[in-house]
Amino acid sequence: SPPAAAEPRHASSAAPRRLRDRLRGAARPAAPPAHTAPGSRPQVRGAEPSSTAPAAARDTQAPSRFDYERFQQSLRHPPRGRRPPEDPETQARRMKVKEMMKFAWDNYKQYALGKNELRPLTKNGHIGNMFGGLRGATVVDALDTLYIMELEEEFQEAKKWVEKSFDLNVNGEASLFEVNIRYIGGLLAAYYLTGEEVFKSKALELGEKLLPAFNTPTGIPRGVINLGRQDTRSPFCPCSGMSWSWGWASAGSSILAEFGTLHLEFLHLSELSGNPVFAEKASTSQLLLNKVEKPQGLYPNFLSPVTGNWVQHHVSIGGLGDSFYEYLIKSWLMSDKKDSEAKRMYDDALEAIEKHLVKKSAGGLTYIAEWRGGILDHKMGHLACFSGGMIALGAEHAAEEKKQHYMDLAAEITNTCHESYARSDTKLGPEAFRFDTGSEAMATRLSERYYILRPEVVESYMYMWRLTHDPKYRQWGWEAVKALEEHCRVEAGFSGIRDVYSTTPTHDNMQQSFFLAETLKYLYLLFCEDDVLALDDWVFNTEAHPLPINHTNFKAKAGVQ
Ligand code: DMJ
Repeated sequence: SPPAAAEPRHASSAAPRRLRDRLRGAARPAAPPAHTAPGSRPQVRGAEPSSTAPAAARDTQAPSRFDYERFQQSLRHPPRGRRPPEDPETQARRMKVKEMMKFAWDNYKQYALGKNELRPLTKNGHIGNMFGGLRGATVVDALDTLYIMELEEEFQEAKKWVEKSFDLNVNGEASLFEVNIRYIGGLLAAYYLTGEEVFKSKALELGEKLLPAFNTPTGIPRGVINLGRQDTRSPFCPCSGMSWSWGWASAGSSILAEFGTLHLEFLHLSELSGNPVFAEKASTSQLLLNKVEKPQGLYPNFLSPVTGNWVQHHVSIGGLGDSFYEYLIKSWLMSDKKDSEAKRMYDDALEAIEKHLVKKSAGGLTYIAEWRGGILDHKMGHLACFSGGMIALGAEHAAEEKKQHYMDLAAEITNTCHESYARSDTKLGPEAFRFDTGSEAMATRLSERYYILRPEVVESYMYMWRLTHDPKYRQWGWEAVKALEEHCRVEAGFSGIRDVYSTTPTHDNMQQSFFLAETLKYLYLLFCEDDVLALDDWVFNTEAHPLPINHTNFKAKAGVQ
């Protein structure tokens, strides 16, 4: 993840006019695990506790002017679709995925409800250190999947836990990125799908707790935030509201895929609260990145939040970079195609990626390499496999002469990612695969052979299916379902495996929350009609939580200026 040149610090009510105009016009309402090093502790201390947060909190407590009914009317399709007749095989496959979701949820509920994730072998819960004392990551991540799959009873169980037990009054160090994509994204999606106020109020309350992370000289947030209640008068609470950079991140830098993956959720926080502070904070990063000089047009993975300069020239469309690119094209789509700056940044970034990173192997497989200060590393991470879907999503909006080209590129990358599955003994793909030392689309290091229930490959199948209707994508998705059943399903849930090249893999004893949020949701949608969470109504955040496209200005329709 990358860097930039210094600019406005952060834009609150004193935001530059240019930014405020842009927010008004375009950006209206409308994560290793991925790349954080598990277990690593933040070490680089950041800004002082914010004095602006209490004001922000007051603002967001103002009555919301968002009109839910008008929002619903603006949708072109009912979120769960109209359920037209379909072929029995597709229906059976969809029901199988629904059964997997119920199994994953039931076991989480039985053995780990209230913890963040289920440990399916030891039948207990896992808390971890990414969420700063927050609990129930699996509950919040699962809400919209349960709703979409019409698992009504299970959805009610999850909602009840949020109402009665989801405590935001915690004090611990959290990943800004993870809290945003999983909790805020999950709560926002649950609100938009159901209109239940509890999801909205929890999302807004949590959003306010993240604001101090933006108090840096550039307005680029640090990666770790203390979620404790701020009390600047108390010498016993010196850490609350403070932020840090990850200890493992280069020289106190912020990570591109972290600070560049806030825009979708933060625009919706502003939409729902009527408080522009969230949109302004997130837009500051975009403005800054737009201005900064980029090596060969590429965005490096590490940026100093103090100087706004790139810290290292490492570029990746996988971990550390990935969702930054995703949020550019999705910001444009979510703005109903008004945020032309995001679109231009996406177009330029993709052009640079294609020019410098896209390669073809001796065996004819297209892949996206990583870039280390100009030297290519011929490796692709599982995380980078989301890019097939992203490029396909952008292709239909590319210049006429490039549409087919980008669609072909998306299909080739998705094919390569499928090969990484097809060439393993389990038919599940490794964490990273390489195109050097004679290997193609296979892991060459023992440490890269694991599969932790990640979604990116089936995510691309879902987009490719929706955008081409080539039946091979449904077929590939079904192969993944069978492999998950055979190798990851255990007595009490689903578990990651340590070696995709072993027919008797050992399990890692972890049912990741993103398995319920993303992997199972994308597989389900692959076997649904296109009007279920239709792509012309919703964009998926990087945790697969659907956020609505701003077809109309809901506030204006509600008669509010
Ligand atoms: C998820 O939390 C998100 O998809 C994130 O963007 C990347 N990593 C995981 C899943 O692999």
